[in-house]
Amino acid sequence: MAEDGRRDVSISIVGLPGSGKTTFLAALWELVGERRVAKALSFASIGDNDLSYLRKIVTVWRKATEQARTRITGLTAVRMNLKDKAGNVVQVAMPDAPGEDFRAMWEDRELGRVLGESLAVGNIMLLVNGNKVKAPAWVTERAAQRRTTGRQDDQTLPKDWHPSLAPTQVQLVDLLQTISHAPVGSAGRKVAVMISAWDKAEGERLTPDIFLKRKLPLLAQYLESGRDGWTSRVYGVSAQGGEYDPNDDNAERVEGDAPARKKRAVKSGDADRLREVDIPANRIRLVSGDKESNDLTEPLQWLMH
Ligand SMILES: Nc1nc2c(ncn2[C@@H]2O[C@H](COP(=O)(O)OP(=O)(O)O)[C@@H](O)[C@H]2O)c(=O)[nH]1
Ligand SMILES: [Mg+2]
Repeated sequence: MAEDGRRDVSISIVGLPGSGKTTFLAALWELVGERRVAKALSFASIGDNDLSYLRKIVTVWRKATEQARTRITGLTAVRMNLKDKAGNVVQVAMPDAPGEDFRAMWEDRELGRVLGESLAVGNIMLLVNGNKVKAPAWVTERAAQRRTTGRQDDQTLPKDWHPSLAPTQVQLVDLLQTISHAPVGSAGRKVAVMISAWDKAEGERLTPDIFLKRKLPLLAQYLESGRDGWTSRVYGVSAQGGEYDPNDDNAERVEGDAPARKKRAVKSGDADRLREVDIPANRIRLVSGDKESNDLTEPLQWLMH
């Protein structure tokens, strides 16, 4: 409890693997350390956190290189405390304990203690990669596709179902439902849905709200129905501002090649443009309705109360 009796709210940043969590955190850390750019929340303290991880991901971010896919072992959560103009402090955490992840919650119905505790209370920032939405497909659409492409039957043998094949929105609704009920958590909280890689999604000329309704209708309707009492907002976020160069640590070994040589993905040219931006924090873009800024702390400020 805060001194005036208000409940202190913490914020957890969550999302499936590849949803843009690490990139968001790196951009946020860059932004809060940048005095030349105005923002709603500023840095308060780092708590008992190890700074080396944040320093590492921000270095990668500044070079306009993708974050490494490998998880840092031994790390349980990354936390930072931010404060608003009135001095109210909020703790932002990205739970990331080894072996406890959002994929396991859905695929194995397993929830580790560290992750469970951090999702039990507080508000949620949910990241969804706008460039990687795995959409549901209708059997009739697939059949029509086959007719037009003339593909033959060996492509259509039934496959065993696995939870990993479930559409993105099914996994996310399940995640939100799980943390809205005992024994995991409680209902009536706030969630900011962040459509990441917005630079890739905005070509369709949809607002973030409409994007959610069109591409993830189940998630949009779940939130709208108020079933678990979520109050929600939808943002588009480009934490990189465009496509970064691939990270060599993520490259797959080319079979039969010398161990030192790895397959390199093709560069898009976006990264060169982004490295030219005077103040790196200005690469960041946040879209809400028809408004745009580079203040990633604005959704966090909304989640603070
Ligand atoms: N184009 C673009 N790609 C992004 C952006 N943010 C993240 N990505 C990409 O999305 C992928 C997953 O990001 P990452 O932060 O590693 O996701 P995590 O697994 O949730 O930590 C990487 O290939 C990123 O480069 C963005 O703002 N723009
Ligand atoms: Mg990551």
